[in-house]
Amino acid sequence: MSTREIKKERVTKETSISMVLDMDGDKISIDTGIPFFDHMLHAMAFHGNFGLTIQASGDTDVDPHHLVEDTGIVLGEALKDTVATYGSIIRFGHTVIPMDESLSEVTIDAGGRGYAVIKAVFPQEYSGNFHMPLLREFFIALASSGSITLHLECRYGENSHHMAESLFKALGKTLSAAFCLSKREGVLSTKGKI
Ligand SMILES: [Mn+2]
Repeated sequence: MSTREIKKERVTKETSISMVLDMDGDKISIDTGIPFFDHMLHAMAFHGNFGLTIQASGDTDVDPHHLVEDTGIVLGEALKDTVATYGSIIRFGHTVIPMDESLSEVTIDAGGRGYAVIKAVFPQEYSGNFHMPLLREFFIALASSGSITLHLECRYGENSHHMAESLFKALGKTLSAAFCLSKREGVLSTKGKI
């Protein structure tokens, strides 16, 4: 089996994150100490059909905010490293995924420009004890550090858990499509430079 394994370590005064990302792999093991966030990341990698190992801890006694945001930063960096290390990718991806009453759409251009558009209004503010608006920080950090143009929209839904889960499944499948190796050598831009 081919591999595009990338290992990342990031330690700050707030969080400590160790990650292995392999866009051609299949091993998944997620432990951030935030169960709902683990569930979302697992759904993303599983349905994206890529390998993701995360061992993370941080000042969640203050607020899970730093850990969620920093996990997005490290995933973005790992995706960037994947391209730098293993070569040119397809760049674009688009997926629409339902989960029961909810429907989510994710569109990506992993072309070197960090931008995030997030349209999701969660009817319940919490899923378990996870504060749903925090997901926004993860998506923004991922787009910014990965230099990815990321559009996420949960078109509709009635249950915040379902809505988030359909978003993460769609994100996984879209990352998988966009980060497939390209047959073309070099920079995938008609400008010749990104
Ligand atoms: Mn679930």
